[in-house]
Amino acid sequence: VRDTMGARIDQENKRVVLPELKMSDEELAAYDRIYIVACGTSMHAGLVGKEVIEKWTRVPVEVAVASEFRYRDPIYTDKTLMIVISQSGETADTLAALREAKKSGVKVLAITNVVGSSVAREADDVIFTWAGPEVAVASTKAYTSQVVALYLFALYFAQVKGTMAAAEIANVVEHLQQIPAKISTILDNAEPIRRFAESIKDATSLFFIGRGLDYAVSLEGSLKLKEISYIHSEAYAAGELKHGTLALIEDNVPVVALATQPDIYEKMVSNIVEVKARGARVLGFAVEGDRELAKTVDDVIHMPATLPMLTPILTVIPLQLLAYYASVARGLDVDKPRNLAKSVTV
Ligand code: F1P
Repeated sequence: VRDTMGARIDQENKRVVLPELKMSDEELAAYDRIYIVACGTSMHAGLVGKEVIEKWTRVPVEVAVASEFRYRDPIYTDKTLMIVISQSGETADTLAALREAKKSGVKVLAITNVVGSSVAREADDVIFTWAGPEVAVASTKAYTSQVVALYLFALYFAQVKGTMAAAEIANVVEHLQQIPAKISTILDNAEPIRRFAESIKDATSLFFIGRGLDYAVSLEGSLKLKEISYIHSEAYAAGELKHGTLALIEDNVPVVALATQPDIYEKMVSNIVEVKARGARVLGFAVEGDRELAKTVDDVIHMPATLPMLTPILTVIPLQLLAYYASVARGLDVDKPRNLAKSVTV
């Protein structure tokens, strides 16, 4: 995360610089529509990117899975920018979507980890994540660094568009700089996550629920659990539960509930009350200082406080740890998950 921010944060002026971008600030400022296209974990990072870009620039963003997008007939204008996200830079569907877009004359900005990869070579512009080699197959630090790259892009885009005041940008930058230390705090306090993971090792199904940015992170937590522990899980936008899925919540079904967003906190708590009333065993995630959630859930984990918009970078860490510990508790090889390739090139 620190490396992703690296030289892109102008410490003195508390703003973002993206010296690697080839396009001019004027060209960037003119874009009024964005498609974010990626697969798997990278697509989930894109969902966080959508929320922040829309919030800070008011530019509409659509996130699409590359395997679908490559066969679509997207509506491009001369002010449409496509962002492709790929850790490896070699994922076949993502690369195909990029090539289709370029054929239509659309400018493509890539967010990738691998210098010299096909995606890096073929895109018009690149933001590298500098996450280092991904040693394990399941993507973890790639996600956090992609999310940080998207925050930096969103801030820079807001700067050139003039949609955020300098003081507001400086405030976000300051909070971003405190994130690495907060991640260390989470990693140093992993024992409650390990205990919960141990308690779900024989579960047949698990639910992740959240709203807004918490929902985006829930999708990634659920994917990680499936990928490396093979426990069935689903992520739901908490308000969607009442449209059918509540039927699956019964005695002792484990539910991981993220409640880090102040503007939708009360709504989230009432969703948790609904699953509790049906017998769910709930592990809740709240922000440091929260005294309420503990009254409703079975266990609560408090996250270091940051700006609500930045919480995804933190909340994904315990969810990744949960998947890791669940995999270990089930005696599986975390680094070699079945049916998952480091880069899917077919
Ligand atoms: C996309 C992806 C990863 C996943 C696995 C398979 O890869 O879905 O998110 O963890 O490695 O591929 P990439 O395009 O980000 O390299």
